[in-house]
Amino acid sequence: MAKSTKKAGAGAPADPKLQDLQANTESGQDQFLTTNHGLKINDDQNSLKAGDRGPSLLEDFILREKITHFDHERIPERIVHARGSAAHGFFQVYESMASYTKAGFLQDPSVKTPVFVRFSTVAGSRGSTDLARDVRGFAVKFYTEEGNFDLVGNNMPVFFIQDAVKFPDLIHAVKPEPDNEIPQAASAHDTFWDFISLMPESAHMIMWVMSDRAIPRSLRMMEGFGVHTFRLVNAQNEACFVKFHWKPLLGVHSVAWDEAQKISGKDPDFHRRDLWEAIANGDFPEWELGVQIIPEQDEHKYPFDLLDPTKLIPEELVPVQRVGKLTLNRNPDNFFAETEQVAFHVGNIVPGIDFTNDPLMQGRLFSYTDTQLIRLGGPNFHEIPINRPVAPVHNNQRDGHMRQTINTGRTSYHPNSLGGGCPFQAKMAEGGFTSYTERIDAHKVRQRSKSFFDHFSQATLFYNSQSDAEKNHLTDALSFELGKVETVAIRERMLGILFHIDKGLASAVAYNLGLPVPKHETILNHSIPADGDPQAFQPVHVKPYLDKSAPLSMANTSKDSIKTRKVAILAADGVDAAALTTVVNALTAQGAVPEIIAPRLGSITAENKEEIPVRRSLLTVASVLYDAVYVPGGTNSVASIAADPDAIHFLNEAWRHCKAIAFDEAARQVLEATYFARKVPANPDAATQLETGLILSANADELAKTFIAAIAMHRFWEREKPQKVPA
Ligand code: HDD
Repeated sequence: MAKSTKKAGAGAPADPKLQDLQANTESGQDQFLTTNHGLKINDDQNSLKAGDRGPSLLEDFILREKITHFDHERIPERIVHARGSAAHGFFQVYESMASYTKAGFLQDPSVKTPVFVRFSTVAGSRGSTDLARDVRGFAVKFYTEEGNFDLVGNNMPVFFIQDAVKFPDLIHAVKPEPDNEIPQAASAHDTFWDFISLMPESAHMIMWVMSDRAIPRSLRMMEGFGVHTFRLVNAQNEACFVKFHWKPLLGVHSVAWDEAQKISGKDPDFHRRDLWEAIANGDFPEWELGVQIIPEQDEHKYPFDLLDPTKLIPEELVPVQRVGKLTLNRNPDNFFAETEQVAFHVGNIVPGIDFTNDPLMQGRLFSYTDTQLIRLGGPNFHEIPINRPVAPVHNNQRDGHMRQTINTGRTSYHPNSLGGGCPFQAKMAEGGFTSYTERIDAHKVRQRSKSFFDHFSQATLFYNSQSDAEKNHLTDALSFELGKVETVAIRERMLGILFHIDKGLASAVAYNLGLPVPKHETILNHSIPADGDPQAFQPVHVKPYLDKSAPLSMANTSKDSIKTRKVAILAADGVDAAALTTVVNALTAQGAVPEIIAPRLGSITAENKEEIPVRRSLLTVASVLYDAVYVPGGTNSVASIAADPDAIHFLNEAWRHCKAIAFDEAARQVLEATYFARKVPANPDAATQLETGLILSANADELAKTFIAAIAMHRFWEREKPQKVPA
C-alpha cells in the first residue's frame, strides 16, 4: 500500500484537530529502543537466563513488560459495526444556514471544520470481508468549536425496526448463530430470516438490504443518511425538522453479487484498500451534505410519520438541498489509536441541532455511551486523542480508569464558592446548550402509534423505482438468501411478506425456491405485546402517494466521470507500445488508474524494444478488482494473452460482471478466445460499442474515447442475463 498523505496541501490553514493529535503522536525514527519507562534497551533479542541454556529469570523486567503489554493488546470489538475503515478530513458549508440553525459550523463558508469519518459493515467481525451483503455504517465526527457533533448514519435511509427495544433481537438474529458461530458476515441464514419474517415493519429496509446498495463498489461511491428525523433550531429558537443526506460526488455504484463473493476471497480488504489508496494518491473522496427541511407545522402533512425510522421522505415531496461539502484528505496514522478507538455517539450534538421522539433514536441515545464503557474500558474514553473535542472541556467529572487530565484546584462540585463558582454555566447567548422546549402532554404507555403501522407502501415504492436490472438483482438476492435458509416455514413466511410488497417479486422468488406463491392477503404481525389482539396489529395499507421516486434507483446516478476507476491492461512481451501509451495517457488524463498486468512481474519488452514495467502479474490479481479491461495489440503479446487461460478467464469474468472491455483490432485473436466473442457483432459500430460496453477499434485514439465513455457508464447490466458466460 502507498504511504499516507500527511497534509491537506501546501498553504492549507492549520487543522485544529490535526494539531491536537500531534501532541500524542510518536515516531521511533532515529531514536533508541526503550522500555515503557524510558530505559534504553541494550538487548531485545535474548531474555535474561540462568546460563545460556538455563531457564529465564523472573527478574527480567524487560521481558515481563514486553510480554504483559502484548498479552493485553486486544479490546472487545464493537458489538455491531466491528469491521471499519476511517479517514480524516474537513467539512465546509456553502452558505450560512442561520435561518434554520444556529450551529456554529453551519454558518461561515470560510470555516473548515475537521472531521473523522468511519465506514463499516454491520454484522461481521473485525477481520471479516468488506464485501458482505450488508448495510454500511457512515459515521462522521465533526470537531466543531462548540464541541463534537456526531452524525452516526448508514448508507441506507431507513432501518429494520421502529423501536430500539428490538435492536438486541435484530442483532442476535443476524449475527452468526450462537451454537456454532456460522455464518460469518452474512444474513443468509435461518435466524435472521426467522426474525425478519416475523417483523413486517422491516419490509422496507429489507428491500434496501437486498438491493445492490448492500454491495457498494467503493466506500467513496455510497450515499449516507442520518436516517432519523432530527431537529434544527435557529437563534430565534424556531425549529424545523431535518433529514440529513451525504451525496457522493463520484455517484452511487455497486458491484455484482457474484463479484462481491469473489472479491471476498481475492481481496477481503477491497474497500479499505480502495479508500486508503485514493487518499494516499490525492484523489480525495468528497460528499455533499444534503438536507430535507420540513417546517414544524408540516409534521403531520405526510401519509407516513416523520418519527418512524422505517420511512424516508421521497425527494419529490421534499427536495434535498445541498448545503456543504465533506472532503477526506488524510489517512489515519495508526489504525488502533484512531479507527478502533474512535467512539461515536448519537447524543453528541451542538446548539442548533436537536433530537426528535423517534423511538429508535431515543434508545440509541443510551446505547452509544454505554457500549464504550465496556469496549474502551471505562468512563474516560472521551480523553482518547481521537475522541477529545477541540473545544475546551471543563467540568466536575473526576477520576476513573486511565484518567489523563490533571484537574487542578480544590473544588470538583458545583455550585461552589471556594473555586469562585468555576467552571461557570453558560447562558444560551454564550453558547450554553438548551434542549428544544417541545410541549409533551401524554400518558406513560408501552405503545406504538397507529401512524407507524404502514409497513409496505415505501417497500413497494422502492421496488417500483428500480430499473429492470436492479429488480432482477433484488429477486436474485432474495432467492439466494432464502435459498440458504433451511427451514421451509421461514421461506414461506417471507414469501408472504414479499407478496404484500410486490406480487411479481414474490412469484419470481417463490419460483426459484420451488414453493407455491402465497395466496393469503392477510398477514399477522408477530411483533405485538402479550395481551395484544393480533387483528389490531394488522399492518395498514396506505394508498400509493407516488408511483416512483427517481433518486431511489442507482441507475439514475451521475455517470460522467472515470476518476479513480481501475483499468486492467492485459499485455505480454511484444505489445504495441504506441497503442498502449495512447490509451494509458488518455485514461490517466481523465483520472483513471490503468495498471499493466502480465503473465509475470518485472517488465515486458514491447515490439519496439521499449521496456514497460509490469504493475501486477496474473497470479496476484483478478478481474473483480478492476472496473474495466483493455487488451492492446502487438503480435507476440496477443498470441501470449490469447493462449493464457488466466487471461481469458479474466476477460470472461469481466464480461460476466458487465464491465467495459476494449480490444485493439490487432488483438481480435484474444477476443475470439473468449466465451463472449460469439455474443457480440463481429464489427460493432461506435453506437453498438457504447450500448454493449465492448469496444473494438484499429485506432487507439478512437478506442480510448469510446472506452472512457463506456467506463463512465459503470456497468452494462442489460447484458447480464441474456449474455451471461461461464466464468
Ligand atoms: Fe448503531 C454502532 C449506525 C441503530 C447501538 N451504529 C453504530 C455505528 C454506526 C451505527 C454507523 C458504528 C459507529 C462507528 O463507526 O464506531 N445504528 C446506526 C444507525 C441506526 C442504528 C444508522 C439506526 C438508524 N444502533 C442502533 C440502535 C442501537 C444501536 C437502535 C441500540 C439500541 N450502534 C449501537 C452500539 C454501537 C453502534 C451498540 C456499537 C459500537 C458503538 O456503538 O460504538 O451502541
